[in-house]
Amino acid sequence: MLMPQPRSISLRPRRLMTAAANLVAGDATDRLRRAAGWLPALGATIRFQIEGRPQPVPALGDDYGYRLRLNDDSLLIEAKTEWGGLAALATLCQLGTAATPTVREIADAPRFPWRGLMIDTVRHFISPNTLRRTLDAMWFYKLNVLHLHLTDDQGFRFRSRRLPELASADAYSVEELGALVAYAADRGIRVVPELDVPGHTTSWLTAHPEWGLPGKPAPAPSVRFGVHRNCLDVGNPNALAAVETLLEELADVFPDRFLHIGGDEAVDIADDAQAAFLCRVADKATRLGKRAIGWDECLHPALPKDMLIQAWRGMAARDVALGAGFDCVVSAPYYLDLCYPVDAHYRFHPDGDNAFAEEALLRHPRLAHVSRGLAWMAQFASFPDLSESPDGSRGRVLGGEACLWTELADDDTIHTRIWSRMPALAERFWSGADTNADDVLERLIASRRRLAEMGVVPEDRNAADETPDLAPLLEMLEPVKWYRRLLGNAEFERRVNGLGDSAAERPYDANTPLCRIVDQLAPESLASRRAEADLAAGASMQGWVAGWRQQRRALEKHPHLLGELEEASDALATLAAIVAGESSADPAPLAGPFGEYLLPIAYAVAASR
Ligand code: TNX
Repeated sequence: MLMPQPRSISLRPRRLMTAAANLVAGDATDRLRRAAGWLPALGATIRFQIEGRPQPVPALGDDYGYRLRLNDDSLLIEAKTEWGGLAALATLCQLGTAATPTVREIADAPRFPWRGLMIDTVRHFISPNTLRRTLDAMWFYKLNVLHLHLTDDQGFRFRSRRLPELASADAYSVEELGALVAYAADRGIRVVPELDVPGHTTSWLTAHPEWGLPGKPAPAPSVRFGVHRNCLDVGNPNALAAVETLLEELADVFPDRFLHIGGDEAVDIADDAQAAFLCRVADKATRLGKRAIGWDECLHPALPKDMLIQAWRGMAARDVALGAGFDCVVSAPYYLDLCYPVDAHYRFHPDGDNAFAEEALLRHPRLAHVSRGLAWMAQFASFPDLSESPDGSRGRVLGGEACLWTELADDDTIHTRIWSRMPALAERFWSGADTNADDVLERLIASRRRLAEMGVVPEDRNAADETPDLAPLLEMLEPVKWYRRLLGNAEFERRVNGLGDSAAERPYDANTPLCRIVDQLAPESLASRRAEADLAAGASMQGWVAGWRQQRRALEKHPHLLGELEEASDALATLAAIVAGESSADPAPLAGPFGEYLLPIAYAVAASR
């Protein structure tokens, strides 16, 4: 069971494998030898035939294709580059000891050259160790771009040597980042740093209030989430000079061709002024031998066409950019922080028309409680009138990049937030194979088992570990979706009713501990999915019903959880009665939300009647 699905795979009856464990032969480079060491014992000799010479780091457009053949007990890996060799090893790692001996031949190559994951390291600091574990898992799923969002309103995670006063207490040193780049390259992964300007920069202004908008006070580093009004004054030459200095330093640390310059949500700056500033910043990137990439708010007639656009405000952003001749990376349907179920993301193709996916999203039962938010989102972005590119050529979709904003994720919970859905997106970005959303969750779970065995990414920490008698309740719960947790109910209502944001009433800030049950829940409950499948198949529900009754009594023994879970617990007990034919209550409202919790089995019970 491979994830991503390879382009072609042919199998045959299992062979007897006799070679000593993973002997490496052929023109194996040091890097490939090291990677072969991560594999379980396959009992095969691995031979490499790599055409190109090893490069220090991967680059956009490098060939990741490979061919893998098993003859007797010798595995032959052919690839144009070392990166293809690393991809082949990831495939073997997934196949493991049991499935490898059944392979005849695998021929594989990626559909998109940009298969990315963005991590916000600011809203919560993400330790270098966690970033390394993330890179391990990215290799395993053939992802090849780690985009580090390094600066924002709440902090500045790059310990600049020339402007050291900007760094937060938790920041990555130049040495740490350099080591991370090398670690990523050993896994075939590029690292793209982001310096987000001119918005999302109030953390800079603590040390340099004079770089901010005139007349606004010097802020302490913000702990608040949401858009901040102050930001870099784009007319201030010293602010521009600081940005240029930082880009020079980043260019030294990160060998990748791309430098991300942000450009999102600078709400108090006129579009033309922001564009003029971003043109200067992009020009600096060019002079450093780089290509700038920016969020889709960068779109403006003045922008140089070699800038890459990261589309986050819907597919319209992508289409406007492509029409004007900009190359694009698509992120809009791949926001992991929204806690969507896997199928909701998976239907979207970076280069697809996606009308069907869009519709499935809006009608998704698990998203019904935020449907007004989704509708709000569909109309909140506006785009400038961009003329077609002069020679009529359209931009290209380079691929997709999932984003994890970390307002509600930290170093402890990030693995669950990412790897609960990311393997499916990795498949979307790699596979040309005709895969559909039906079995993607089960395949994802199966593929993750090996990752957990390898100790790369922990098994989902089970919220029920400390209270096993509550397992029948906790395993059925999911966190509420979209921005409902982040905004809180009051602000959610204000926003969907078009009343704008009020900073005051958000339930979370950067200091709120993320140590409640809701923080540990997987965004999509596998137990709920299994119960849904049993319901749909007309299977016996007796086991489920017993647990759903028992959990209500068990909750009484955990009085400190009553306030948080009582409503959901009552709802689940009522659902048990409905399924057992003892109650004629309406199941639909029993999905919640109950505070920050959703009980999605209620949708299935409603649908089964
Ligand atoms: C918007 S997505 C942002 C981020 C936030 C995210 C979630 C984007 C380019 N900017 O700064 O973290 O919404 O609130």
